[in-house]
Amino acid sequence: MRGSRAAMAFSEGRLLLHTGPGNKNSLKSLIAAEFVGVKIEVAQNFQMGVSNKTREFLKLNPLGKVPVLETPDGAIFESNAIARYVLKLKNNNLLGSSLIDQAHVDQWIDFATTEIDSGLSRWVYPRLGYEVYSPEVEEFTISAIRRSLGALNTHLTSHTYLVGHSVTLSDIVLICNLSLGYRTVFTEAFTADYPHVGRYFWTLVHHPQFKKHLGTVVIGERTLPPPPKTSAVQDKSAQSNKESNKPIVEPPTKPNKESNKPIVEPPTKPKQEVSKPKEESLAAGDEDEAPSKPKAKHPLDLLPPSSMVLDNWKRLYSNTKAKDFRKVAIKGFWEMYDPEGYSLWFCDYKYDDENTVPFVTMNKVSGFLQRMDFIRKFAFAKICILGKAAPYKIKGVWLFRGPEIPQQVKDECYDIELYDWIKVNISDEVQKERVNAYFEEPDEIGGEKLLEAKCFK
Ligand SMILES: N[C@@H](CCC(=O)N[C@@H](CS)C(=O)NCC(=O)O)C(=O)O
Repeated sequence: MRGSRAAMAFSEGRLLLHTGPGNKNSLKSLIAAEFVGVKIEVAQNFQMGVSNKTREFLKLNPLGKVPVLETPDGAIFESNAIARYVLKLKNNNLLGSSLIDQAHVDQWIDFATTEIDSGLSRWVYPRLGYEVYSPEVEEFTISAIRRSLGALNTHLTSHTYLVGHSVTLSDIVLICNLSLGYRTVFTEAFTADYPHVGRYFWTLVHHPQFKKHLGTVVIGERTLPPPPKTSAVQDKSAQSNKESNKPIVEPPTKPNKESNKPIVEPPTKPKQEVSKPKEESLAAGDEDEAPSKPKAKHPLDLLPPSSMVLDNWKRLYSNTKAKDFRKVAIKGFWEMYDPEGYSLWFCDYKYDDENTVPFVTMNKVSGFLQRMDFIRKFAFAKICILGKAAPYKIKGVWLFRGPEIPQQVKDECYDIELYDWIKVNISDEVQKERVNAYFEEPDEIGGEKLLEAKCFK
């Protein structure tokens, strides 16, 4: 299709996507378009249950469902087909770069659609009152989803992406589908059995192309409750809701105030993290909120003052040449280190056995550090990947403001649970020397070859 009629039509005309705001199926093509630089317009003033029932709309999709993409060559419905079309308009590898990769991309798109999305719909929509709720059916559905997530978790143990070494359409489709689960029924307790799925999901939703359209995904604090016994499922209004508004639902943590609220917050105004107290998010630079109010202080700013200025250490670390590192940077660190105002923590990855592929192991570390971005002002870290051969070890040291690992870190960074944490005893010279080694990056640490080191500063 590349360079063919469709590509010409694209260059000549517009692509118009009919959808309600934040519809997770529509996000597939919007995210795909973002990756390859295709422009898609979104139909203005679309009203679910009204716009998709008009005679004109039914000519585009006789089912009366969204999304629908109008192209100069004709309309396309079915979100996966739309996303494929968008990708074929430009040269890229998001549909797979070899025959086998293309088959695997298709395989995972089908998996995401038939195993994950259909299972999640059968779990979530009855709880929202859009379909008949039956505890027995639900139990069966949940066990099927567990089976699918288990298989996915196994695959992701040794893969950063579903296929190959970069994002493909299969990741885009799966992430959009999983987002319904994470926003509604996938509590932390439920997902604890699938740590690699969690790592994959939270890493990809932070990629700019995903984030632009998904907004900030917030995990439900508790699972969406079943509908009340007198559920509207039986009454007419629920039936019409089912027809017209099904996927456009409010996340579970809030009551459903407006029928047209999207399941995914519109990207123009990303949602506030549920678990993040307002003050903290303001302190973390969330400038959008109430600009007239004075900025609330971050809890760590309320600690007694410390003689150590973290930025001075970060500067010293960055500016010291390797040959002087011991006598300048490390010496300087211990001179400025304030054990009252700061604490040092060793972190050891719990699942080193799974670190069989170097780049996947490095991506795990990069993802972790990326997800800790919100605490940058109060932390420094050095994480090392060690070992001559697989399985590689991930070990490192964190410096945090305050005597403990900050509560915000424990609450908001999922990766914390993937590591064992030991507070550094600075009166133990062996432990101090281990800190020095992490900071310095010698060829070997503790008899293990240093493969790569990543700094958080
Ligand atoms: N398999 C379709 C699903 C389409 C679908 O169910 N669309 C919903 C919104 S996400 C809809 O338009 N519902 C309206 C209706 O059922 O009348 C796709 O992926 O595009």
